[in-house]
Amino acid sequence: MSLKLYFHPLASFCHKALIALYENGIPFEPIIVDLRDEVSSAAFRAISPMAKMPVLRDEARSRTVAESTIIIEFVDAHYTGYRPDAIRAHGCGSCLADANVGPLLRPLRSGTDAEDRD
Ligand SMILES: N[C@@H](CCC(=O)N[C@@H](CS)C(=O)NCC(=O)O)C(=O)O
Repeated sequence: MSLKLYFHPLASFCHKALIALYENGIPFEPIIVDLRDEVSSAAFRAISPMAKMPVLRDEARSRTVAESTIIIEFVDAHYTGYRPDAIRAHGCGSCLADANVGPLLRPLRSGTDAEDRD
């Protein structure tokens, strides 16, 4: 499989990339990263030294893409057809999601160390 997505299921930035992949029916290999696990964390840092999720690895293009918004644009450009007119017309929809959806998810993550991190 060409695409591998490194993510954590409770990480809201990862949801953006997952939505883009699932909504477009794009096959990918899901790789769950646990930064508290030494082996998982080391394997992820070897792919992406910044260790921020999500990260998309495209083996066919030998590209590693970080940043959820860039991942969505990369997927759109290479796997769903490039539509610069739509991006210009609607602006950066996923940036709006960062600002509006992220805070709504915060109560779901209470009790975790996410509040300290964010
Ligand atoms: N601007 C980045 C933010 C990525 C980000 O902060 N991801 C969080 C999970 S939602 C993360 O990797 N946190 C781990 C850490 O900071 O150590 C994006 O849009 O992908």
